[in-house]
Amino acid sequence: MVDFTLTDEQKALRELAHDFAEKEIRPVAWEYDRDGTWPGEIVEKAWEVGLMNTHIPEEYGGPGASYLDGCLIEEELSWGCSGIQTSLGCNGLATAPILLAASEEIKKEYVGRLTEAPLLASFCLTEPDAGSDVSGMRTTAVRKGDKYVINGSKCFITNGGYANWYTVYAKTDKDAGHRGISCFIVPKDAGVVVDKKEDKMGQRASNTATISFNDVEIPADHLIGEENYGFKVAMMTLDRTRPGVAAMATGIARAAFEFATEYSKERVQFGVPIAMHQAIQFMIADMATEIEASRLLTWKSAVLLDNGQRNTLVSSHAKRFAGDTAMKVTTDAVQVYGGYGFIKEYPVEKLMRDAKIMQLYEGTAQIQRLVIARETLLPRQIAEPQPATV
Ligand code: COS
Repeated sequence: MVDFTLTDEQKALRELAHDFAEKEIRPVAWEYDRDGTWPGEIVEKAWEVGLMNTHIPEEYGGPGASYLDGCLIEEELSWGCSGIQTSLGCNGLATAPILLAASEEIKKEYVGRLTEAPLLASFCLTEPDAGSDVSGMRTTAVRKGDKYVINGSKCFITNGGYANWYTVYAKTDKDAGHRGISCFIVPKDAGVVVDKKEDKMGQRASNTATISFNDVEIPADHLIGEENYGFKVAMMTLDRTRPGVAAMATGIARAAFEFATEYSKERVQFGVPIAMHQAIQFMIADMATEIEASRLLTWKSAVLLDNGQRNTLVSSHAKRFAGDTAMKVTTDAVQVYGGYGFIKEYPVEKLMRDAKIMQLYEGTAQIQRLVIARETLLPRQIAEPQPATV
């Protein structure tokens, strides 16, 4: 039987997240967007009330919430502001490779740290010349005795300017394509340099930085998983985090839908509220259906993980569909507002700008289609990564 009923605990978690979004995020979201400032106070409050790091298992100090629980939280917080949620949720992306493949000592030290204080971690995969094409990365890690020496530069790094440690992908065999990439954990104080904060179209409250590694030395046991196995660790990570992005996209779309619905009942043209015009009704109807479908795909992609099943295909379905839906729904919400939708004083133009990144980060809408096509045409068996033996 398929039952979409949430447990009482899940309902309470969703309510907690909604309440936080309504009281702590919404009232300041448009200010943070305007100024592009760091929401440090909100990060600390969210950490205090337990809305960060919910995915961390109990043995490392977290509550060990399920992937579905995480999606419930992510939708609500993104309904408040997806830029702020990106800052709050990024630890999930940075820790996923560690939880997948690191040794117990590394998990306890670095993942555990995030539960002891409101610290942040970043995930460093993308480079200026290697975005969708992960194998094209140029950052290198060279083994020297009991250390690795890392050199290179990473861009578009969420929370990059505020992270305590970084999950970093680097080439350990330059000639081996995707089979020459390894994953490392790099503490900030090992000499990581934060070069530049990006000035973005949307999600302006989140910190997006370029960072570089100039002869940064880390102990050899900071290798995550086997050497040259990093590409798979990255792909498995994205399988686990794309449901969360889909949930965020659903939250943005829902916020825009609610604003547009309310506005359409108030705005009078041709003697009646515009909600009485079929042209508007059909837009509202399509928004409602697509948001519902986004949520169902998101939940399915998370529940597969919770059941220990591979979710590559469904997580790409969810990320692709929910991302495209967020863009479409927010664009239509601006349309419902008419000329006012284009004005910053009204809420929906921010949502339209925020939605765009949903079709870009953690794999563009085109990369999701590539994955869907491959998984559909050539489904494959994938082995789980093993902890590093150094
Ligand atoms: N889980 C585990 N392993 C996977 C996997 C997955 N979901 N997907 C692919 N692999 C494995 C394959 O099995 C293959 O293994 P072998 O070396 O044993 O053959 C290997 O990884 C290479 O796979 P593939 O041939 O599909 O790799 P491509 O270079 O063609 O790249 C895409 C695949 C394009 C899908 C990948 O590079 C990608 O996801 N790019 C987007 C990256 C991204 O999301 N960036 C955003 C930055 S994070 S904010």
